[in-house]
Amino acid sequence: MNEEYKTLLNAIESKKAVLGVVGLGYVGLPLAVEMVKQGFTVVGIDLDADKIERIYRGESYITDISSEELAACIDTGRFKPTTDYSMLAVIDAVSICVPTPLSENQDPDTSYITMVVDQLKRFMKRGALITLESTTYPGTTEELIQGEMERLGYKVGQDFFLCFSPERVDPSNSRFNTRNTPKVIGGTTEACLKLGEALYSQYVETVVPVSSPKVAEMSKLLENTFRSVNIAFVNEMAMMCDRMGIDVWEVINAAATKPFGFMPFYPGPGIGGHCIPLDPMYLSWKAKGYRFYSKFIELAQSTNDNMPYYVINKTATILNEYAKSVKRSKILLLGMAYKPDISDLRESPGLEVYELFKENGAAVDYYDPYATSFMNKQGETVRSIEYDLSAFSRYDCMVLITNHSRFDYGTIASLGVPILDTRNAFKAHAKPHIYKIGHSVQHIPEPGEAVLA
Ligand code: SAJ
Repeated sequence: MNEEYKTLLNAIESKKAVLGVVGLGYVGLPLAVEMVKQGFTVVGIDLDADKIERIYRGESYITDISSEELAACIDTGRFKPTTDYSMLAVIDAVSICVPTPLSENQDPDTSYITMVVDQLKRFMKRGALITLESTTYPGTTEELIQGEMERLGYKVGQDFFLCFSPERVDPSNSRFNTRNTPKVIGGTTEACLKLGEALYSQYVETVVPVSSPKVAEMSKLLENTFRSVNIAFVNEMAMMCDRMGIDVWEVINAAATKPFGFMPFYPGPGIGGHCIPLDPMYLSWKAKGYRFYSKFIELAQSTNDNMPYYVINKTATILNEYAKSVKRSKILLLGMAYKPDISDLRESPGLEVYELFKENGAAVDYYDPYATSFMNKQGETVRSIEYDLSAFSRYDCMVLITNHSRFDYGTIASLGVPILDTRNAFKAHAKPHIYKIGHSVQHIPEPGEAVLA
């Protein structure tokens, strides 16, 4: 191991190393805070000047970091948020936590990563450790970072050190946080891995070394593709049970009593968030480069993307029981966030359900106490209506999209308005006018109509 390695290892172990985090979002800010808490000086770089100002004011914009915690970090004098990338010149070890979205045609958009690499080319401190945390396809670390830096004459493992360590932040998870969630890490060389392990073990309880960045990149994609495929499978089971007149929710709860070899997933109106809908597409895109076509990933994506259409069609079946059509009906969506008790709307299936109801001629509103507004496909701002039970009772049908804990399900059920429940959230208030995905619509016989056996 060379002098740069020894110098950096010593700086890390003595906590004299200046650490850096690029991207102060739901991954980067908690990471930076944890580093400061462990006694390091941390430079936090983000393009958004508003974020930097809010951090200096001790105003947290991340649910998992309290403003008090943030203010305390600033008060140490060791947390230095900035928009200035030239600060990379004083950083000994930098973690890159920038977004990896999809492009319009569902291909990986790694432009945020390459923008950071462009800055590293200009300012990187010789002998620095670079760790990419953004979820991405296997090969990204070597192709987009190692290749680019070596083109400048730097040698990885000597002039700079390079690792991949996938983020595992689960926003608003009260049990698992940056410190107590095991962290996988793969190094480009043995020296890189040793430095990465030495760094991350300063502020993460369990570090899991693997043999390469590709293994680390792939492990994260396996984690999230596993979820996408299993959610899609249970969504298909829901549509199958609907057709067969079996209650899929009861079926899942029964299967979940098996103490081994089974893990319950639950149907929904589709999948949202910044991970599950996107990560598998990074993997299938890269695999195609090897002429490997992942049927599971594509099938899961299409099954999950189909759920908003299933929700509309089921609503039409329900309205039909009341001799109504979707067209001209007043529809209220309950919840819009992609999962309960948060305001995050990214990729929320509720947005697609909203647009489909509009396209089918319904007058559609939504109520969500967390996600209070969004931009629709026409670029107009749509705002949540107020919580008003008398207004709720004037809708032709309500569709429960997000099972927020604070909803008063009993009171809403008692309004008597037909409800399509996509989360089995009304399970304690079963009534004939409460319907759910994954179960057939109970036919209401007309007066005098023979009731079919
Ligand atoms: N969903 C279902 N049925 C399920 C589970 C989820 O329809 O059984 C839907 C949710 O409603 C949501 C979407 O899928 O719209 C994604 O839900 P998620 O529970 O996977 O939550 P995320 O998107 O916040 O995923 C994150 C991921 N964390 C990271 O990538 C670091 C994921 O790996 C975690 O497993 C997940 O949190 C978690 O377990 O909470």
